[in-house]
Amino acid sequence: LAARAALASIDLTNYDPEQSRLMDEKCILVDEQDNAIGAVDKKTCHLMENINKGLLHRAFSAFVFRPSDGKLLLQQRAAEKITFPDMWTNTCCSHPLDDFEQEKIENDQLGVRIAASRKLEHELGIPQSQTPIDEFQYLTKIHYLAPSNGMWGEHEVDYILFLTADVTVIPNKNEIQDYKYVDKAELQAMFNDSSNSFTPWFKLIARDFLFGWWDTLLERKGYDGRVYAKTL
Ligand code: DMA
Ligand code: MN
Repeated sequence: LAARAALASIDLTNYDPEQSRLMDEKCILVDEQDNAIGAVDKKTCHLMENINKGLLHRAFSAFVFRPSDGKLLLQQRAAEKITFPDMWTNTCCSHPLDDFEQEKIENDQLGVRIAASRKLEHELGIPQSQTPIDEFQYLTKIHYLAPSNGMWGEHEVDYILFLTADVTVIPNKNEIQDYKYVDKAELQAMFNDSSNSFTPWFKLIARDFLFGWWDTLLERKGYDGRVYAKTL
């Protein structure tokens, strides 16, 4: 990894002020085995120039399912987002932050669970009381790289978390422009409609994990609202 001083930066004057401010958050740097090796701001972490030098950080992807019918809650990212604007994606993605001691705890993926509960409230307005950290089910983590628009991209060790819970959504319009619940067929129809665009990580996770899991769920009789998933 290049020395910190050699990492590229950029001026954010022409971006949304709130999203620019959030680029100061400190992400947790990791190696390819997910060992924490430092911290650097979110802006630096998401520039392709730095990603191409090997810069890698910790993240989570949360999937919230409705207990009554097993439908998945999707969000459409706001136009204000600096990376991957306007795209449909899973319920909530973000990063455990070096700024908070508790989000660095690695036992039982506690840090990412706490971050997921925090960001479900920030982005979707879901009260943290409706997303207890013990209720998140950890599936696996994936090492993931994809370019976004222009100079931006993602390079993460991404923890996949499922939660089955009734939630109250009050969108933060700076984060999301729309949301909807879908079953497997409705999601497949969205994927098939070329007027929709999706984040690359959501397409990948849907292909590799979600659809298979959904098959298993639908085959089960007497669905009790729990998520059944296999860690790979
Ligand atoms: C980043 O998501 C995390 C993943 C798994 C891609 P994000 O861009 O929605 O994070 P944030 O809203 O915190 O910028
Ligand atoms: Mn990221």
